[in-house]
Amino acid sequence: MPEISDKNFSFKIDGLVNNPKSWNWEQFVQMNREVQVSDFHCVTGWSLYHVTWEGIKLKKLLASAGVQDKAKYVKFYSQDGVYTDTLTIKQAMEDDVMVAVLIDGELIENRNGGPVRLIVPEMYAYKSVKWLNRMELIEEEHIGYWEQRGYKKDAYVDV
Ligand SMILES: Nc1nc2c(c(=O)[nH]1)N[C@H]1C(S)=C(S)[C@@H](COP(=O)(O)O)O[C@H]1N2
Ligand SMILES: [Mo]
Repeated sequence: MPEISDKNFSFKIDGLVNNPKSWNWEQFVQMNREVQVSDFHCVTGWSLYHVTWEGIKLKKLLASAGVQDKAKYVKFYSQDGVYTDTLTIKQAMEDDVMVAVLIDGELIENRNGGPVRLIVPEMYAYKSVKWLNRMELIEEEHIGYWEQRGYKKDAYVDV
């Protein structure tokens, strides 16, 4: 588990964008956040229902960075240095995909991926990268951590 505090927190968007962005904690929490309620399903069988997430919609972050036409995927990096995953641009633009900062009104605990994690409500939770610190816009496909181990890239939950 990476030790992330408000002192060493950093977050960036780079790769195939017109305006690469980077934030420290103070800058990051100044962005306007939205609130949504969704369920959270791990592929191994457990679920959390009616979780209230507060954060920044991914589509807004991507719009502010100016995604270039050649970009086909968003690659998500965890500060743990091991875990990565991707979404297609279309999946990433879904209205409920969020970079979350609060869970049920509280800061996200370190063990649950805080201070900042991805939330992809339509997909199994392995797409919801914990300790998110970088999003890179890329052209070639990248195979994420669990997908290298056999899970599906398009991890839609059938409900
Ligand atoms: N960086 C990172 N993100 C991750 C994981 C992980 O091991 N490392 N596990 C994933 C899986 S399989 C699930 S079910 C959820 C679990 O989130 P939780 O630990 O907050 O319950 O995080 C996802 N994101
Ligand atoms: Mo999981």
